[in-house]
Formats: sequence, structure tokens, C-alpha cells
Amino acid sequence: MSELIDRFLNGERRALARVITRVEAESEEGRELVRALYSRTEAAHTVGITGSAGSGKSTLTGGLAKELRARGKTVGIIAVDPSSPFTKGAILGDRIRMQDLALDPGVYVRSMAGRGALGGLAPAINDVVAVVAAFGFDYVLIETVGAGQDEVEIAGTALTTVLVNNPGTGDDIQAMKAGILEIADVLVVNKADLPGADTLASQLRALLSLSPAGERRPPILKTIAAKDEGMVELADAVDEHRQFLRESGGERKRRETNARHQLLATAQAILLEKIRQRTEGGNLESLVARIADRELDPHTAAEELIATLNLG
Ligand SMILES: Nc1nc2c(ncn2[C@@H]2O[C@H](COP(=O)(O)OP(=O)(O)OP(=O)(O)O)[C@@H](O)[C@H]2O)c(=O)[nH]1
Ligand SMILES: [Mg+2]
Repeated sequence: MSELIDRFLNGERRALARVITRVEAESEEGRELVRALYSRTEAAHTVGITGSAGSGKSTLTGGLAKELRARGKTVGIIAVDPSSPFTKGAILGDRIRMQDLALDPGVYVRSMAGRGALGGLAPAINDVVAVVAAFGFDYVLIETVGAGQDEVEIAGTALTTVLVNNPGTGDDIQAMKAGILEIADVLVVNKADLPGADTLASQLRALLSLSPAGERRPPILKTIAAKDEGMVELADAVDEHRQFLRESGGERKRRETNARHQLLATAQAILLEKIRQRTEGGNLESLVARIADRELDPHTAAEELIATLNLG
């Protein structure tokens, strides 16, 4: 393992890929690797790019990466649960750009599943982000699909969250309902070449004006990711938010919020796994049957399960 870490620290891509595979498997070895590398994760700026399926997240991520590269920065990209392969939309959008990115030693792209074995978010997401950050990229971009609690949670791993909206889809109202607007640090109206972009931008502006006075209002950017338009402004907005976090002391706060979230989510995963190990086949199944027969309510049954762990 220490040889793998040495190669990782030497900047070998294949070592990075192997470390991610082990971390993703949630093996004991993977956890040891995270333990060994975790202290190195602080320098990278993590950016979550979220929004509904097909809103142009991959194309936008590619465009942002290209702009950051033009500024001499290195970029790691993690696409969580891509409903289309990362390159698909981007190839449609701009074939040459993605080829450039794929060949660029300053860019690393990796896809991963967002679901754990027991359903829910894969606990490994945070670990994979940490490992990619530890490799030494200046920026780590995390693309996630959807508009709901999962995305809010994934956004919890990033310092800056970019929310991608499209004109004329109506899903923005959904996004606001899910409270996702509250986690957006930068709002993007992508596909601004389609009708309704200005209307959407002003609707978003109106909504933001309802937030308490004195709070930071996220900028609203119009982009045409498929044509690389607005990428300079997007990179600027990400850096401005980073600067804001630093100057306001918000970076520390956000790191603590993220740390609290990750700690509790990890503890939950460990407990769930322990409960499963100790009760599978036996107690678990009998409790399941008794709930199904309405002999027992789920709450009492859950208390019984937890009692098997002897937590006191
Ligand atoms: N008209 C227009 N189309 C765009 C724009 N940006 C992306 N697209 C297209 O929208 C489609 C989806 O783009 P992707 O980048 O794959 O979107 P995504 O959000 O990553 O999609 P999933 O990962 O599958 O959720 C592709 O056909 C893109 O070419 C844009 O600014 N304008
Ligand atoms: Mg995508």
C-alpha cells in the first residue's frame, strides 16, 4: 500500500485511478488510503455542479475546465451517476474540446455511481472527492444530476455550488421547492440560446431578492455551454465566491458544515452496516416478518435492532 501511496504522491495517474477504485469499493484498504491522504486535501477548491438531467452540466463542466486550464490551473472532474456517459453530451456539444481535455495531463475525469449498496447516497463520494483533491489538482469539479435531497447532500462536499437551470422547463420551480436554491452559490441559466432565458433570469433574480438583507446573493449567469459562451464569467464567479468565503470566514464555516455532515453520514453508514452484519438472517428477518404481520411497529422493531449493538 505504501508503494501505491508513493506513486500517488509522485503524481502517477494510474496510481490515482487505483486508489479511487479501492476507495470506491469501501474496503478497509480504501479507508486506510483515505486516512493516509486526508491531510493533503485542503488546497483544492471543490466545485459542485448540479441541476436536472440534460441541463448541460457535463458540457458546462468541460467548458469550465477548459477555461481553468487556460488560466494555468489543473482540474479533476468527478461525474456522479451520469445518466449519460460524461463525454456524450460534451461530444455532441464540442467534439474537439473534449478530446483536448482527455489528452491534457492537467485534467483528470472519473465517473462513479452515486448509490451505495444499501441504497441512498454512496458514502464513498466524499472519499473519492478527498482523494482527487489530495492528488493536487487546483480545482475538483463534481457533477451531480437532479434536484432533491441527494443533490443537497452532494453539494455538502463542495465549497462552491453551481446550480444549472434551463429556460422554459419549469423545473426551476421544483428546484426551489426542494430548497436547492438555498445551497446555490452561483446560479447559471444555461442554454441561453433558447427562448425564455431572460425571463428565467429575472424570475431567479426576483426570488433571490426575497432572501434576508445582508446575505450574499448568488450571481446569475447566462451561458451557452455548447458554444463555450460565458465560461470566463463562470470561472470568475467561482473564484469570486472562493474569495468571498475566505474574506468572510465562510470557508472555515463551510468546511465545518461539510465535516459535520460527512461525520454523521459516515457514522450512520457504519452503524447500519454493523446492524446488518449482526442481525442478517436472524433477528432482522424475524422483525421484518413481525412488522409485515402488524405484530410490531417499525419504531419498536428499530429500537430492538439497535439494542443488539449494545450501545448502552
Ligand atoms: N441549445 C443548447 N444546448 C446545450 C447547451 N449546453 C448543452 N447543450 C446540450 O444539451 C444536451 C445535454 O448536455 P449534457 O452536458 O450532457 O447535460 P447533462 O446535464 O450533463 O446531462 P446528464 O448528465 O445526462 O444529466 C447535449 O445535447 C448538449 O449538447 C446550450 O448552451 N445550448
Ligand atoms: Mg452529464
